[in-house]
Amino acid sequence: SDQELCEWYETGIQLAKECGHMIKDCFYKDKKVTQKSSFADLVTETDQAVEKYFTKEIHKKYPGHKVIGEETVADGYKINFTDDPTWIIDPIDGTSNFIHRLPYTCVSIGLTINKEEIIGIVYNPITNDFFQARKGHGAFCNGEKLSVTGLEDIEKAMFIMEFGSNRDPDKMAVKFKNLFTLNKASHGIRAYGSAALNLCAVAQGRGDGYVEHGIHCWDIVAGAVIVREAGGVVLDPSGQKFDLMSRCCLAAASLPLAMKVSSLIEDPGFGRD
Ligand code: LIP
Repeated sequence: SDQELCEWYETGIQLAKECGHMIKDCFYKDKKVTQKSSFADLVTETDQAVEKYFTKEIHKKYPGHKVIGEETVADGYKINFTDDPTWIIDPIDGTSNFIHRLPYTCVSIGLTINKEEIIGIVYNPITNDFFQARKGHGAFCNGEKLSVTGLEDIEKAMFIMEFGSNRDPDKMAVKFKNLFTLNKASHGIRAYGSAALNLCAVAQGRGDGYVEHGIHCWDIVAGAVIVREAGGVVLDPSGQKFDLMSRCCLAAASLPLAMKVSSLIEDPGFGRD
């Protein structure tokens, strides 16, 4: 019900603030860093502590809800995506930025119901930018309503892309080819190091599109709601319907721009979650 959704939204907002405080507390301290799938794919004690705290609080409040978290999956837990209300958390999106003290890092929390993205919350506690959106109710940053640029012309566009943490040369070659192609067609490319904040930037009109292959559902679920509620489109980079588990995402300020980008880029083939 609407009342239930309102309460869940409030809970997500409250927990995001608490997670943000945990991230901020550790930002300038020495960090214990561990490698995951490659020497460039990293996790810190703070990622794990934030996810543990969030998961515990959700299970306490809503025993019927599911939680999918980046670090739980990294520890070998398999993703089981169901129709149940499901909280999907990236405790720190932009972990490399966090480690290198680049203040472009955040907690990203999304809620899906019947596998549909309904709530998105992204909080950067270092710059104090709090993004929130609920399906049908608009997207906001620190209370201010967000809207995309609406740009359609690729020659006037600024894009956000990422290099990613995968070090497989074949995948990197396709990614760099896509970077080259889009840079050639537009005003340019930026890479900030956090998928969630990249999506928020598009929602804010700071850039006209974002495309990345190799990411996971926790990187993009919250930002996808925020972009849509700001009037943007979120698709699969192939131009097909967006699929949370397909490990890729194309967000744009308009449908014509999204389709143009889609026609130019290739799929490095990361497989599915
Ligand atoms: C990061 C993503 C980023 C991607 C990085 C990494 P993490 O997420 O947000 O877009 O390029 O490789 O996956 O690992 O910091 O949560």
